[in-house]
Amino acid sequence: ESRYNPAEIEPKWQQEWDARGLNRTSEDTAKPKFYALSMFPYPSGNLHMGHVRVYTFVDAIARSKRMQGYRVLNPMGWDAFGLPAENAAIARGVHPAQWTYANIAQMKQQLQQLGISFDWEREVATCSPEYYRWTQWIFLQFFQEGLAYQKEAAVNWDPIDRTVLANEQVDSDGRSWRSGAKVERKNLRQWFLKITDYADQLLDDLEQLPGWPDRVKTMQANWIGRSIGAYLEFPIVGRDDTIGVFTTRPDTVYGVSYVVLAPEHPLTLQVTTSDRRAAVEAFIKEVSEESEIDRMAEDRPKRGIPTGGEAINPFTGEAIPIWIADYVLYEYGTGAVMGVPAHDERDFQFAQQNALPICIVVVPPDAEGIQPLEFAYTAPGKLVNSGQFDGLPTAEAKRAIVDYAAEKGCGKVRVQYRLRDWLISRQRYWGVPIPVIHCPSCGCVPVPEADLPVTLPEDVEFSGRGPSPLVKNTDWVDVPCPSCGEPARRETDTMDTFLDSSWYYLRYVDAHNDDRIFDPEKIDDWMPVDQYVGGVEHAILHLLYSRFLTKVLRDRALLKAGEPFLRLLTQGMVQGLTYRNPKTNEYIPSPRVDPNDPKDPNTGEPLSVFYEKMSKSKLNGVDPLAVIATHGADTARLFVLFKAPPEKDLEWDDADVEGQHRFLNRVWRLVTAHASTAGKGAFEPPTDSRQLAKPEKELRRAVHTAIAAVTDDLSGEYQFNTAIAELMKLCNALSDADCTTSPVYAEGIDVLLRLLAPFAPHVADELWQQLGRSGSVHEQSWPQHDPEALVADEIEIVIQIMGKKRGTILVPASASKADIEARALACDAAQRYIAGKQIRKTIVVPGKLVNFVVG
Ligand code: ANZ
Ligand code: ZN
Repeated sequence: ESRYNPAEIEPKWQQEWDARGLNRTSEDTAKPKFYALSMFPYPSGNLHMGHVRVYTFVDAIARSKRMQGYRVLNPMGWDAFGLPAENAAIARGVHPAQWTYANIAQMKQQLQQLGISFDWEREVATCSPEYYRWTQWIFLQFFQEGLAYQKEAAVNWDPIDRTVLANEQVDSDGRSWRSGAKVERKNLRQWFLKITDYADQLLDDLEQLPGWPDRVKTMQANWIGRSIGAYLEFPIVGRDDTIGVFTTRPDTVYGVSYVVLAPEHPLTLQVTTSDRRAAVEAFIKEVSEESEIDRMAEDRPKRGIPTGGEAINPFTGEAIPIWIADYVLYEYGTGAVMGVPAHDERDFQFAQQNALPICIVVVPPDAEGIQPLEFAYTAPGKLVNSGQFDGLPTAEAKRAIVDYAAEKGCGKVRVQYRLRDWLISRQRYWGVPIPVIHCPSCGCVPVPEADLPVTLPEDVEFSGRGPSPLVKNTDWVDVPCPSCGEPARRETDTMDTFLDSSWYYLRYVDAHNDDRIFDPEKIDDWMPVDQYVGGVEHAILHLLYSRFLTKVLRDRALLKAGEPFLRLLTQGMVQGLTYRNPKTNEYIPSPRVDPNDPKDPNTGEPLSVFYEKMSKSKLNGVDPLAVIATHGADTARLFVLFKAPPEKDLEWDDADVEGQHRFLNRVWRLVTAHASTAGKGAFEPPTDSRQLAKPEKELRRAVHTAIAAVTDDLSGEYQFNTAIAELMKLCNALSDADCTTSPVYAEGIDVLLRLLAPFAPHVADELWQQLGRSGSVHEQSWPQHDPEALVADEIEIVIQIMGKKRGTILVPASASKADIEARALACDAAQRYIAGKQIRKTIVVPGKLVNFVVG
């Protein structure tokens, strides 16, 4: 009897699939298309368990869709620009390209060991000139459309990586998403993409994505942050100009007790009276050293200072003081706020600190009179102290006041977004050069399309100090102006790598086209992506940028799809068993700990034991290659599929890995035993259960139940864990069956292998071959269940006496009403409880119960 040996069969089948081109994308347009997409990895050099999980999910989807008759696109590539390569160059003196391509080769080999059915003929690496030529071309599309522009801005500067970052790349602590450094503010001239032009569409079109998790859609909506409100103007006393404010509560305008400017606001010094000047200047300097995040923090005292200047409330005609304060941000709205202490928490706090008046203008709808406030009243209500608007409910008051302001010429409706334009400039080498030339006479000239790509110079020095290596490379920087021919300079900023990754899925459909970015027919054939799978950490950045870019290209008539990803699955994290010494906070690697008595091997102190996301620093990682070496890729795949629902976190557990390995061994024994007896070669599957003996009927029911359940688990929601559980049940039913020579049994074995194929592709193909069946199991069609086979032949009937349950009986599913009644009457339970009494009435509910009324 042969033994299940994954180390032998897995490489064999990987080569076989490759040689036979089974993973290549079918061109058969008679079949419906299915585009399965995995978030492509950064080529760090080694696969981790998170990769194993996401690529196994996508592979299970791709393989099952192929069997279900789709032509499937399942591509893979590399998000290959970025800082780690450049940092490696600085640390070790290898060129970033060399480091990156070596890592790609290694990770590709590891992915192949997992048996993922990627179509490698469409592989892309964002750092290759063939790819980034088109990233530059996309930049030129944005430029021509007026959607790429340069401006001087206060930007987030990462002092460790020595580059600027987009807002999205700074976490809520004010730290860089990559280096973890506390971000500083700097004024620099930078390139931006005008994502704000698409704010409304990006928000409204979320409704077209029912196949996305609500959580992700909410995060995007909050990030875009649309507020509908008003713009109101407050004339400055003694000057001709006004201060414009953005407010979401125009209904509170009678309650304004001060106006407050951001310290960076251009009017601050102009409204300041001479006696206040020195103090105001000192305050502005102090605030400029704080981060935006600190300034917005809720729990922090708000700091401010009066300017001595005054403004007029256009509604009351009253003069109110003009302040400056750190809680007002210059980049949001107009950089100025009307202070309404009674109805805004921050203003309330600020007014209390600074002894500013608190004037109540909104009260609860049912309130009689006006009660003093202990904190701001922010809920809707009705207006008081508001002149002609008294008594109006909040919503109506908002409208009436904005209308009135518009009529008087001191205000209008305004929509405000939290979303800012996307800052794409990076001052580093290993990225896509921005294809622009700066000419002293022509200004900023785009590189002509024919001159793309602008390639990175190869001969550069990586010192880790000073400006980007590109700046120092004069051979590369000094070029004639494409427009007038005079000496000019190349742009030395490279692009944010999030731009590279916001369009890679478009290139896959026509990955090697040298004439254009992609063929229009191919793009409209394949797009949008039917199922995207990746980490929830990309819920804002990558997914928002990709949606934006798709919409811009659609508006340039380059493709039809307005949304790139129809359905999105965000997989949970893989967590490892973690040991930490609670006293020293040191992590201990699991091989040094006795799991039954977890103690610090050095000090003997008891350890805390918990699950946490696998990471190098926690010493809790499990190497996928080690698992493949000991148990095989198929076991690793089944484990990550079975252990948790796909969107939930998964706890690594060696015992459960063993369990999956045992399951595959059972399948192996079952199928090889069948192959060595009657089961080799083709068979005639039964099409009708009625002719079958009882054990055959039962087995056929189990087989077709498995088909129906697994098919359902793979349609739309992808419940891989329950699908694997169904396969285990089917395996049990086959083991228990005593009709092993029946064609029903042969069908059961056949179905088991087909259903197993998307999940454990190597062992399924090996057993398929051992059965003597032709072709690869992956070329077979997905089984269809026979609804008739699911019908049970016997059903359980509840026996009641006077409405009380006294027992149950089994009756044939086909039994007539009279037959059921007779069997019920004859059964033990009925006999015992009726016991000589008179039956006055018998109620039969077919398929459910029989109730005897006695007495
Ligand atoms: C007066 C007012 C009264 C306000 C009231 C609120 C409640 P969202 O929803 O985030 O758009 N605001 C406007 N610009 C600001 C800036 N640059 N920095 C800090 N705060 C600013 O919030 C809009 C509200 O935030 C605006 O409405 C304004 O305060 C404040 F009872 O105006 B409100
Ligand atoms: Zn010029």
